[in-house]
Amino acid sequence: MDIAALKSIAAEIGFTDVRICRADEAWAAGERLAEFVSEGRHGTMAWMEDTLDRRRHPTAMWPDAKSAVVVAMNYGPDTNPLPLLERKSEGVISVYAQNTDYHDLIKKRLKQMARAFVAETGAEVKVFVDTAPLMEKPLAAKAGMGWQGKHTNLVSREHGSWLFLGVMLTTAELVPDEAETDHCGSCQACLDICPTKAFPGPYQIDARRCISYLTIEHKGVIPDEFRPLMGNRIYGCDDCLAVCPWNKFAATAQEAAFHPRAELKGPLLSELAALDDTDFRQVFTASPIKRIGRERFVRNVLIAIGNSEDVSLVPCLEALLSDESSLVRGMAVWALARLAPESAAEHARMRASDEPDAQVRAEWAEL
Ligand code: B12
Repeated sequence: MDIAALKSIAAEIGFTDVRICRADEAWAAGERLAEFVSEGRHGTMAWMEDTLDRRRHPTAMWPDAKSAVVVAMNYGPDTNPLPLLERKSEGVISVYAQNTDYHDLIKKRLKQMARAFVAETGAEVKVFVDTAPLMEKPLAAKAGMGWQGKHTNLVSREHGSWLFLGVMLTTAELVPDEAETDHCGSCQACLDICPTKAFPGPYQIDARRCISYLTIEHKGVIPDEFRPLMGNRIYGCDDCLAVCPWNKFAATAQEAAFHPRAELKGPLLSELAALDDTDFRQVFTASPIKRIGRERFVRNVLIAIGNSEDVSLVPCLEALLSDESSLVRGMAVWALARLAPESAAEHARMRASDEPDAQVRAEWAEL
């Protein structure tokens, strides 16, 4: 199969871009990943430590891999998501999670592309979208899809910062595209806007401070210092992407599955706080949000309520003080103390001594 045929199949399947790089050449990304892990910047994502050796290089995972076919899908929003951060009684769900889980969609399409490729070439292939230990961003940069910006994500001159990535590794020796160069220049808007200062320097991230990590990957209690800084961000964070000047060249996502579901663009915090486990699964079927479960999600919603300055939300908090989840109870205490300190003090007198969980007792003790 010639490259032009592969590219036209990828376009027909619905990929925004497809490019090729060698998968078997030396690169610096592996060492940088090892540094990231040795400094503990992966936080509680233990899998990053466990899979480090296989992740260092595509051939460490699959010694026969010769080329990488990198695909991208544009998920550009139709409006700038940043103004939603001012609507404090609503939750902000990051753009990537306002509809279908991209993993499912891209994996299905990668498999479709892989089948056509194998039928034509007889080569062996493996497909990846975030699901296995492959470094997708440095591969995409090497293939000329864009460059890793100062916020560490891939930025493209045509599509800005709103791109999902996927990769097909193959034993076929394909003609590579040319790598892209860095076009961030002196701009550091993405570093400056980060509410939690998650970038120790340009091109480097400390995931432990990133709101995306805190709201999605981090399972337990969110450290105190980050809670007020999270504002109303309840799932992921887009600030560093949204402020990127290269977005002005990006089109709105063509894929309907990435258009926001109306009810997930600024949902009311009062309604989200009231979701029980069954409601949660129903509302978030086929959404990436389902993965974090009701407990972690409501934890995030409670932090947003604590930051909302909306006292009409106090009854939602009082109801959750006796939730069966200690994570939820603890954050309800924190949020109540922020919104209505007097009510919190009164509840503390009645409840704090009966609380079986040490972490929730610690939240009461903070009052
Ligand atoms: C772990 C992970 C996270 C972690 C860590 C983020 C990160 N930047 O690595 C957390 C949970 C925080 C996260 C958040 C998000 N993620 Co994420 N995540 C991943 C995952 C699974 C692995 C990434 C990884 O290996 N990180 C480890 C670090 C060390 O790797 P790295 O960033 O490539 O590190 C490079 C730089 O630090 C650089 N570097 C280091 N030092 C220096 C010094 C100099 C001078 C230079 C030039 C470079 C340099 O070199 C390193 C190697 O290339 C990938 C999928 C995959 N399998 O690749 C998705 C992925 C990166 N995530 C993605 C998305 C969409 C997001 C979010 C936007 C979601 C959201 N809205 O909340 C945020 C963005 C936050 C951000 N600014 O990165 C997309 C990004 C697409 C793109 N255009 O790049 C990916 C590729 C998933 C996908 N298949 O589309 N994510």
